[in-house]
Amino acid sequence: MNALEYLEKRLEKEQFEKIKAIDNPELHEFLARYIELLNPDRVFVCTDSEEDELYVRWKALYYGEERLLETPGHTVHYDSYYDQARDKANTKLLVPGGKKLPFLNTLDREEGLREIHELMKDVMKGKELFVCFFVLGPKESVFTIPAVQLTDSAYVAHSEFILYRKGYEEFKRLGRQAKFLKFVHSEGELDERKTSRNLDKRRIYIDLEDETVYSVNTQYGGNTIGLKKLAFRLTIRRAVKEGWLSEHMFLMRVNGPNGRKTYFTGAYPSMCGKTSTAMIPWENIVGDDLAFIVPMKGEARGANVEKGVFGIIQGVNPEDDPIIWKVLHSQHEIIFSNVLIKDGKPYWNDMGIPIPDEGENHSGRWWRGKKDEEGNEIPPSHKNARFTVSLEAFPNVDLEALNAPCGVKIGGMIFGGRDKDTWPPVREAFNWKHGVVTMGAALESETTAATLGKEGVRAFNPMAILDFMSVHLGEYIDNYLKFAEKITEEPKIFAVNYFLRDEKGNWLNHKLDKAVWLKWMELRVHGDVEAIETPIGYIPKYDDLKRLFREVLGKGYSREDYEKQFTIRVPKLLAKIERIERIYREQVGEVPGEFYRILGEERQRLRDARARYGDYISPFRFEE
Ligand code: SPV
Ligand code: MN
Repeated sequence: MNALEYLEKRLEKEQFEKIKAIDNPELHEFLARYIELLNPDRVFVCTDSEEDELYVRWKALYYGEERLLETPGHTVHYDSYYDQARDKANTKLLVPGGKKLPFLNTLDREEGLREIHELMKDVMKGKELFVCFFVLGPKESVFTIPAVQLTDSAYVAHSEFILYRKGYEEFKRLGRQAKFLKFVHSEGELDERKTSRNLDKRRIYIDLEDETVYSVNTQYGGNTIGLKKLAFRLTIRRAVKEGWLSEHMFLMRVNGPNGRKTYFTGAYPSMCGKTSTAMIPWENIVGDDLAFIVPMKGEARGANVEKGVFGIIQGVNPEDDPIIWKVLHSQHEIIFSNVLIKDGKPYWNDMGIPIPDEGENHSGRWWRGKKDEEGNEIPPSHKNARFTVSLEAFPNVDLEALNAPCGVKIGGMIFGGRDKDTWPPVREAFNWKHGVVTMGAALESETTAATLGKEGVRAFNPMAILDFMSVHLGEYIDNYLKFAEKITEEPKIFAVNYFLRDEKGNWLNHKLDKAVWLKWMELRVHGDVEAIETPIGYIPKYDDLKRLFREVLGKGYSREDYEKQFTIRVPKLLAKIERIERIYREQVGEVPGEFYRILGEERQRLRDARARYGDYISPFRFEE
């Protein structure tokens, strides 16, 4: 029996007709194969129609994976208490022979496929399978990558309708031409709270060869929403093969003088200020997590891979995050996950208003002081609790940029980490290669609650992408370095650090100072202000920042604050170069030769400066 015949036998007529309308035998074979393996009771195929989307939303409620809240359009979803973040240990790249790649978790492809197929056999018995079509990137554009998602979680499918552009019509249009990505997910057996029960058998396996990702016995979005971090592994690989960039970056518009619009991308590890930067109220958001950047007519053009936000809710308060606060209190469709619910209202940690002393949260019924099995006190909401909402809900979204088939011209790229004592708050690279090597590839950050495991440990995280890397790091960096040769107008590269402290451990910056750094970077992209040359790149001049603090935040900015923040901390910077160089030499191996040359030159500049000015150098010394 061929695939279509099997599907005709297996699906209800109405559902089968939707599949048949797509002329793509590869898709038919994939569907037949997995419907047979997963063995669901029912199959629902989502087209781009409003009804089909509503059906999925309804099913998330019907099956109890989401519940209604008081505000129309708002629902809550819980993941299992121990399924609250990306599971790095059980996320593996399937490669022939299980070939080792630096920093990557690989497994022999055959072995992995055998294991995952066993775990998935009949896993959807008694359940409904949703077959959904989406695209990554704007529709009918150079960025568009079609993808099909199979899942028994209406919550996952619902999330994807909020986060991605619909793709059924695109599959129909492309027919056999569609070079699509495939995702197979099952939440597995559920407990009485409708959360995944068999977490010991939680697996996320990425088959690079077949561009297919399997995920089972988990619900947390980072492990399950195929088009997000699962697709990302596949697109990184495509990008490296094809000579473009698939990045863990926000995309935003910074508004310059006289209505000038300048677009920036920014890569920060999870919980390092990426979302809050992209959502500064007076600038404009295009995307907050993933960007595709392609060379086009001499320019680097960027687009948001997604159309929605799966954002961290902890700490969102009316004062610091007015935009998100407003969105979360609007009647837009929103899924709150792993928050505290009391009388139909959501609450979360550090929301700046009083929180009830009891209610329901990710641990079930909750009261203040409740402890988990390990004896840890359970906070009102999980640190990694999130909200899922479409970007259309944001008053400051740049819709034109979001939907532009040719993307937008990228003026600047920002790398930011969580670092208490080494990098200044903002600096600009001397050129593309200097930025790629000493800022992007050298990014380190203290670990956070976005992944399972210990927090606060300084971790190597080049381009904030290490968790998702799917090719040899040397190859990835080589592609980055070569990207500049494909364009004539290089974006400027910047590095930021919002987490600098003094010797006593006090923060040296306020949360909103980043808004000033952005305006400075915007001016630098156009050469509107001068800068101070230091051994590690260009830093702002005091007078420019003083003016910008006044204009942007209506605040004063003292010479003392500037001096503390922008002091060049030579011993820390040299130690960092040593660390980074050792990691690349000992663990990464094959890296383009110029990589070490560029690092070495930076070391020499720092040593020369130390010989002249000492260990800790005031920024004013470089102007003398
Ligand atoms: C991140 O952790 O970088 C996120 C959330 O954006 S997740 O979908 O879990 O990756
Ligand atoms: Mn992310």
